[in-house]
Amino acid sequence: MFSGATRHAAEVDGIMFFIVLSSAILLVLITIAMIYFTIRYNKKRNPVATNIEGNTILEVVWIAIPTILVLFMFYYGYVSFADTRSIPKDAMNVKVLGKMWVWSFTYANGKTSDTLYLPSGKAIKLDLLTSDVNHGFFVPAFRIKEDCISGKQNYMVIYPDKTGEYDIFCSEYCGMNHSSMYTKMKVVSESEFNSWLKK
Ligand SMILES: [Cu+2]
Repeated sequence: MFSGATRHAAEVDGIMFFIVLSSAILLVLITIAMIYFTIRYNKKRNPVATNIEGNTILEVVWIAIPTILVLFMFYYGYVSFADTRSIPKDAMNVKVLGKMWVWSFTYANGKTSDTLYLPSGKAIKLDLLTSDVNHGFFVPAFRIKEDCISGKQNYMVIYPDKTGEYDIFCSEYCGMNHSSMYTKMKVVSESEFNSWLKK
C-alpha cells in the first residue's frame, strides 16, 4: 500500500543509493583485479600460460552474487512502481492534459487550472492525456514520472502528504519549447483545497 509521497521519495532514494554504491564497489574491485592480473600475468612475469579447467566455487559465486543484487534491485524498483499503479477506492481523480507546451488540469467539477492544486493526505489518481505528441509528467520532489502517450490514457496514483510547492516538468522531448513546459504543484490543506475548488 502506498504510504505517502515523502516515504515513497525516501524509498526511491534508498534504492538509488544502493544501486550507485554496489556499482561503485564492483567498479573498484574489478578495476583492482584487472590491474593486478595485467601486471602479475604479463609476458615477462608469466611467459607460459597455465591451462585452468574451471573452478566450480568461483563460478557459483560470480553467478549468485550478481543475481541476488539484481533481484534485490528489481524487487525494490517493482514495489515503488506498483505504488503508483494500484488505485485506492477513495482516490480523487484529476485529468492531466499535456499539450505543446503547457500542462492543464481538470477536476471532477469541471474546473480547469494550469497549476495542479491538490489536497494533502489524499490519494490522487492522475489521468495522463495528451492532445498532440508524447509528454512526460515528472515531479522530481516526489520521484515520480509517467508518460502521457498519444492515443492512449495512462495514469498514475500519487499521495501528497506534505503541503508545499513542487515543480512539474515535461520529461519527454516534445518539440521547440519542451524546456519551458513547466508548472507547479501546490499541495494545500483539504479545507483550503475545497474552497479553491469551489471558486
Ligand atoms: Cu512535453
